[in-house]
Amino acid sequence: MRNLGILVFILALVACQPQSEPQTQSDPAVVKLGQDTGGSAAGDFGPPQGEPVQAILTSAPNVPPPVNRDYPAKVIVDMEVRELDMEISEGVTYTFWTFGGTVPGSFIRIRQGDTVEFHLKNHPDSKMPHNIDLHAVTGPGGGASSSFAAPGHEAVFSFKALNQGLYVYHCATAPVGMHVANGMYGLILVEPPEGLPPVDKEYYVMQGEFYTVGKYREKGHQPFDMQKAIEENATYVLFNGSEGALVGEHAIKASVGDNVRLFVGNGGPNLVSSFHVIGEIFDKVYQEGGSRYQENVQTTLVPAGGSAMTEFRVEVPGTFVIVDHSIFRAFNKGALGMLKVDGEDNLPVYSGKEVDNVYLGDKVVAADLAAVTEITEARITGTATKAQRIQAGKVLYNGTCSVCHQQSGEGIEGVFPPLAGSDYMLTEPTEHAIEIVLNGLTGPVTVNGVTYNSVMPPMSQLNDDEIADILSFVFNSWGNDGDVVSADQVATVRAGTDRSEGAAH
Ligand code: HEC
Ligand SMILES: [Cu+2]
Repeated sequence: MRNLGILVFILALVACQPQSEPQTQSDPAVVKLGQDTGGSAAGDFGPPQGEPVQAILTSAPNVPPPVNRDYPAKVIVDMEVRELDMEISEGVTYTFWTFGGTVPGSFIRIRQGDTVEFHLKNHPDSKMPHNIDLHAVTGPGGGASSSFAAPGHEAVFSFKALNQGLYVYHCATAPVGMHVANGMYGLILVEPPEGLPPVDKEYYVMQGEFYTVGKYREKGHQPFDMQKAIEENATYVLFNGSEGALVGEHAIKASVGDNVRLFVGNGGPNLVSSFHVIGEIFDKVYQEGGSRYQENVQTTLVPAGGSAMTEFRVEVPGTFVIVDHSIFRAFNKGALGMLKVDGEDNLPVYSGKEVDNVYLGDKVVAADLAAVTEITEARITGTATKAQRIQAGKVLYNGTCSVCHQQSGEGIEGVFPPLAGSDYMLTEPTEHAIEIVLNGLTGPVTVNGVTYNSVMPPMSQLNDDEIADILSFVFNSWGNDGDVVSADQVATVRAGTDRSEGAAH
């Protein structure tokens, strides 16, 4: 009873407090991001004014410029669906279904209150019908049924953007999962009436996973695997539709002192992203693409069919690795990108090494990537030379073996045996070294007179070409005698080795 009395007292007090002025909610000019935006009820700013505006569309990682308009307009969006064979990984192609020719689809940027006239064209070369469901639409299906377009056809519909925020769009033609899995998603930003606070750099990063018949990095053209998709057993988890999209020369860039804003989306179709930038802290995250922000965030969840806006100031130069922190996806499925920051060192803030090899895996530097690209092309045309294979093997060795055996091949005395001049390795047949890489090694081994009794984990996730190249590099470096290992040799050893179901490849 006494508690009830206190409650009544508090309620009475609250009732006497001046309420926040309701007129700020209906006056668009006063609605501020991070305050109560009034939702869709406050988002209709009346009929479109002025001449219709053609939307500027960009492909990732680029973002259209701010809308910079203080009245609601009619905005025309022209989007063409293309079904295209493109690279998903080095030497691996996939038939992507795209909004605007890229994965993710073109970025659309409008202002709250705008009326969008959406033209969805399906290219005559397409084999499938497609449509679009924009999460920014208020209306059944988000536009899906009104935008249905058979190959060679165009559909037009319009909607008013009542809510501000960062929204996913995607194809919703049956089988929906397959259309999304093939890359049919993108982002539409509905700016608040006064625009977003200005920053120095804005980028578009969107995650999505792919399900292929062949295993990760298996060369050639890879078809979609429906069963793997149903089981949510992704072969690739990628930013911006391919393994190399944000790596090396394609890394996004900033300079020390810049404020960087990332528009992050997740197309799914299945997985939730644990979005993280290694070595940075998000000063602000507009969770789920909404209008409020959290501060000082390390990792933010981006749901399938959802988004986030992250903002941070870069204080230190170097390479910042962008990952899905569900970390096997980063190192074994491709969910790895890079932000390269140039500028003066800031030693009081960070005195360490430029970048940790561990975090770059086999994507160390652009020059190395070029070697891998070269060998991949040469292999397809059947012209791979010994020198090219050794060069590619070096890149892979540095990303895979050097953490233990060291870049010098010297190992670490008493802990990791040397590969440079290893009498153990060099006196055994080549097949033995292949077996060690595929199956790992445990128990006592004596290398150059020193006994090691430790554990080397199996590396069977590497494909036949990769193991062949790594060992070719190892056998031709540090004074070792020059055997070249072939992918066929690796395949033979792999086929002759019993391994548990889960490690089947
Ligand atoms: C996590 C650390 C680690 C990684 C990564 C690693 N190894 Fe090893 N490796 C070891 C250890 C430890 C041993 C010794 C195992 C034992 O004591 O039985 C070993 C042994 C070997 C041996 C036989 C011993 C010798 O020195 O000749 C070879 C060959 C070898 N590794 C090659 C490789 C290659 C090639 C790679 C990359 C594909 C690799 N290792 C990656 C830890 C590692
Ligand atoms: Cu589609």
